[in-house]
Amino acid sequence: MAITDFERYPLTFGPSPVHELKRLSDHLGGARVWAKREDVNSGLAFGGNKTRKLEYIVPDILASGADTLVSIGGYQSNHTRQVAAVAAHLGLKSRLVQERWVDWDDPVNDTVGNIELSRIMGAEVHLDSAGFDIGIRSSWENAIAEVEAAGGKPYPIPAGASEHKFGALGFVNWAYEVAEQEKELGVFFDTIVVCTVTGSTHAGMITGFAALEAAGGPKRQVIGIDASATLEKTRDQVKRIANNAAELIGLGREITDAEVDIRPGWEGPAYGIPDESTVNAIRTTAELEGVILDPVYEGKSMAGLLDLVGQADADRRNAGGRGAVGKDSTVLYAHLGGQLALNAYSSIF
Ligand code: 5PA
Repeated sequence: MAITDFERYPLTFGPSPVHELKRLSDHLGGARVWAKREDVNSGLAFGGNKTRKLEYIVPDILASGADTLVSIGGYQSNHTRQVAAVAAHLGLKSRLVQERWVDWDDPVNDTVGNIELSRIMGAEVHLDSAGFDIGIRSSWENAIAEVEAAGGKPYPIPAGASEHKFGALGFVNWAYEVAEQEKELGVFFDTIVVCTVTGSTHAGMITGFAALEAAGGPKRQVIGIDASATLEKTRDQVKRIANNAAELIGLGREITDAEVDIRPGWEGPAYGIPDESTVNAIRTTAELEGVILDPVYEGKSMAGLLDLVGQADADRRNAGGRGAVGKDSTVLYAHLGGQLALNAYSSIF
């Protein structure tokens, strides 16, 4: 089966915008940098990367006859906010487990931003004191069982929709969308930079570009920037999910370790905790471009991009062991959303 054979329920406005970051590129003095904007991809509660993933999951939700979407994330999860929005859009209920993934003692961390919007959209939000983990959690399994016990019909969506059988298809399709936009714009992105946590965004891109390459398309590198300081676990998860997607779309070969390029150096002390490079990336992108990034995900992947393109910090750059991005490159930065969490990080600024 090809990606076009999978049913897609539209939740986005269409292809997400692609534009050059001219002043940022000039400032760095290396490769040209462009952005593809999942942060403005939908009218459903500000959208984001999960909205794209959910387009390939909704047909299965509707076919299942479920009445309640059950999902999980941190207090400031962007994913659960997007699940709440999609539930509202479909006329379903949502039950969200929100764990204390970040040891961040901003007093409004569990009331503003993402979680506030989920509550406004009618989600049943349950706070849980458990810490960060991208694996399957018993709190989530309990929530599923509770919906059932109350006579409901749950539809389970794991963290970041990543372990869902169709979780990576949204970003397989993203690769095809990029290839189309390149033709329209007359540009070729030899390097993609993406933030990687639960893994299906990055995994989908790897598989999608591998399929394009198998069909005669050009070779390119997809660089994942680790944002959770659990690198080995993340690499395993991305490879597994990419291989699952490869199987689904009939790639006809396995994804190799070399294709799973996830680089450390910009993850900060832990998931959800920014360091100086994160804050610098947020300020630089905002001051030069008026483009807003968050301190949990996109600020970290942009910090990686700034060092890889700008050649500024050799130590950090070399931590990944695969070198920088050449001056002749054209880089596409995947902006995956996430700005609402900024509400819980006002003390930094
Ligand atoms: C998230 C994830 P993946 O989880 O697919 O690797 O994507 C990482 C990512 N950028 C990048 C933003 C803005 C994100 O929200 N967020 C999670 C959430 O609960 O919000 C799944 C962790």
